[in-house]
Amino acid sequence: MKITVRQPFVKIRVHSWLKICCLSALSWWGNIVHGHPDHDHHSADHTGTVLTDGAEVIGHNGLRYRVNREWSQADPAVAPVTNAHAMIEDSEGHIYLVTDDMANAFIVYEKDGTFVRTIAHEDLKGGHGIDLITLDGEEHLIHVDGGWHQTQPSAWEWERTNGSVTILHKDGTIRLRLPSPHDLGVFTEDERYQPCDVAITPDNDILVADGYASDRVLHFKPDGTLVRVWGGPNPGHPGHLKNAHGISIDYSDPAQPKVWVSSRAENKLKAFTLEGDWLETIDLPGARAGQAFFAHDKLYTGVCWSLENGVGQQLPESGFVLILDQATHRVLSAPGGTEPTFIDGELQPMHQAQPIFKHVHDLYVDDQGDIYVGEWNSGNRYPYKLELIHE
Ligand SMILES: [Ca+2]
Repeated sequence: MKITVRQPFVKIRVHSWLKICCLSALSWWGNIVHGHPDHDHHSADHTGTVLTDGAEVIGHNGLRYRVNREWSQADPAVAPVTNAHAMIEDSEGHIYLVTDDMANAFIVYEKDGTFVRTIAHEDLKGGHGIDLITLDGEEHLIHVDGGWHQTQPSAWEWERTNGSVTILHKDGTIRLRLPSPHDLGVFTEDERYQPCDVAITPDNDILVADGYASDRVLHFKPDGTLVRVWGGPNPGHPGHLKNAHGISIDYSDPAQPKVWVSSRAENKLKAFTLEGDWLETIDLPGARAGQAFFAHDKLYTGVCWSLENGVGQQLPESGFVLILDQATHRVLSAPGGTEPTFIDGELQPMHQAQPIFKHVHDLYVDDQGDIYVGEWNSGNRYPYKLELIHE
């Protein structure tokens, strides 16, 4: 299939830290993120539990974690990262980090954080979301370009344009770029397309969440055929989406897989059928939560911002991690955040409790229950690893 790289119809240069994330997200809630470079991984004002061996511990209710800030062994001179946006593990046990640093699209690690290699390609920009898909017996990577393209290496300077979704071989060569909704005549030329994330359906199709633009979900066959479009802002409808920042599927009920989409600006996760019919909502007061990640009978998600005392203004550098029971959706632990509390069964507003994270953008959970945490706008930090304490 022809690869089409669209020309930007809007260009915005970002010259300072008075900017965006998940940039366009700010336009939805009219706030400004004040971020400052911070390369110090050892700030002294942590207030989490400290073990006798000096390790910081965060989390609650038997889901507590050592904070490993030094998991990544990548050299910034070789494999720079601006935003550590999302991660996944392939069948060979390698961790892939997707980045928007113009020097590389992916950084590949061993599980222990040993640097393996980078993947770079001139057509892979704005890395924001990641997944794996097996086609013709071969495991492929999926690169989601969120439409914010860095213009200077490792600098906080961006051009806003349309994004894209690309399937590539693990050697970095491109197999296919999914057609844009403009090419397909689904979007008009004045509608923006800025996908945030993808999910793979039971039929090996690809669901694309256009979370920085239309908030619609585009369902593609892996050959690029568009099956349907659903979601979007439907004010007043419980399936309304606002900043559909992550998309994933809960397969725990084989009879009815549920597509979970973050409505991040509403502090909610919403479930839909594979056809896009709304099913249910999880309310996460105070927490701008992203993709739901399912593992170990839990639902894990990263919080990019929390609100002042859980109810006030959105605070900069206020992220944390949430862990819910997958079946009941009860919040069990909030590493870096306040201990989950309930009044008459109702979850009370949450907020950051320890300044461990700045903006948790996405996470990956391995077979040991350890969590790899990627951050946005954190001073070019590599992912942290939260190592589960077996108590
Ligand atoms: Ca996903």
